Parts: sequence; structure tokens; C-alpha cells
Amino acid sequence: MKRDLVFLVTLISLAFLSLLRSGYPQHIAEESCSVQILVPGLKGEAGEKGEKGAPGRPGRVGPPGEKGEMGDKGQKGSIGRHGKIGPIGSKGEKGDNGDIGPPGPNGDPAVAGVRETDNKIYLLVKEEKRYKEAQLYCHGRGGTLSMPKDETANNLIASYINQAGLTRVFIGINDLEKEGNFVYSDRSPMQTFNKWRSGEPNNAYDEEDCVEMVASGGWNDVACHITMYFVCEFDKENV
Ligand code: MAN
Ligand code: CA
Ligand code: CA
Repeated sequence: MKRDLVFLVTLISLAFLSLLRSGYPQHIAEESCSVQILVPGLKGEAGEKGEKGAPGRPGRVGPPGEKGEMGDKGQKGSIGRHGKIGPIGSKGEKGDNGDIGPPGPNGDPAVAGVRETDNKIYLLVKEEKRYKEAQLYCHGRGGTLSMPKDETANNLIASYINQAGLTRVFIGINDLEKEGNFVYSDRSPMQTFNKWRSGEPNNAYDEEDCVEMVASGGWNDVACHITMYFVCEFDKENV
């Protein structure tokens, strides 16, 4: 609007000037008291072409372009940090046996090996003792003087004493409480099984209340105060 007003005033001014130059000054003077109406003059000749204007403002940002092709592979990166420790490996092969160790402390020299069945362990004690001391020895180790209650047990004990080169040992049978009434060292009564030698028990000298086994496996009643080696027995469930 402001530009239009400037343009209109310019046109009016130009028209006025062109009137002055067109040779009517007297006319203006003659009519100096009249109301002057300025009207646009004739359009002038076209001016010379102006100089080239300054560059316009940058246009608006365009829409995103399409995805380009993948670029070349980048350069190799530097070495990374150490990773976590891996899982435990599988068990290795068994190593060789170590050297033989030094000899252990001496055991009881009176004890020479053992014999065992499914449920019993027999122990020959090569220490001469009276019957009662022998029984106490076995009992102190959780057992009793051996009580052969069947052929198998009797044979095992016989074999044991023979391998030890012995001729006799105390076994756990006695008639200490009542003459002629033989019981085992656990106080259980003698059953039908027995291995009395021929003529035994004879209670010789009227003082034989304890029992020995001889190399054949046979039994003989003997005096309880004599001393000899003996065989203990242990139940495996108590060992
Ligand atoms: C003989 C037999 C046995 C007895 C012993 C005692 O061998 O009479 O019955 O036990 O002597 O030494
Ligand atoms: Ca007797
Ligand atoms: Ca006898």
C-alpha cells in the first residue's frame, strides 16, 4: 500500500512537471485562484534495464533423499579388551601312580592278618593268654573268642591256624557256669553242631571247663588257666 501511494504521488509529480515543460505556464498563472487538480501525465518511456539484483534467499529444505548404496568396508579396528574367562575344561587323564610311601608304623606283632566270610572277620592273636584274658582281649576290640557254629566256620578257623603253623588255639566255648553244659562265649547254648574229638569233652582232672581247637579242627576241653594263642571273631555290622 505504501509503495502504491509513493507511486501515485510520483506519477502526479511527473505529470505536473511535464505540464510545466509543455509550455502552459501562463495558463497556470491565469488560473492561480482556481482549484488545481493534479492528474497523472502520460506514461514516460521505458527506462534502461536495471542492474542484476542480489541473490534471493535460500529455498526450503528438500525431502529426504533415497538411501544410497553401502559404502566400502571400514579399516580394521584396534584390539579390544580381554573377554570373560571361559568355562572349565574337561577332566584330564589320571596321572601316574606316585612312588611307594615309607613303611607305616608297626601294627600289633601278635596279629597276623585276618580271615573273613560274608558277615564275619576272624583274627588270630599270637599272644599267649589264659581263656578269660583272651576273651577280654577279643571283647575289648568289639568281638568275642571265635564261636564255630557250623562246618564252614570251623573249617575256616582250622585252616587259619594251620596256615599260621599252630597246633592249638583257644576258641569261645566253655562250661564254666555248669559242668557239662557247654555254651559259646556270647552265652548262646551249644547247638547240635560240634567238633568234639573222640573221647571229649572228658573234664580231665576234673578241671577242664574251657575249649581248644587243634590243627585237625577238632575240639578238646582243657583247663582254663593254661595259656595259648587264640582266635577272635567280629560281626562285620559292628566293625
Ligand atoms: C589228654 C586228654 C585230653 C586232655 C589233655 C589234658 O590229651 O586227656 O582230654 O584235655 O590230656 O592235657
Ligand atoms: Ca568241664
Ligand atoms: Ca579234655
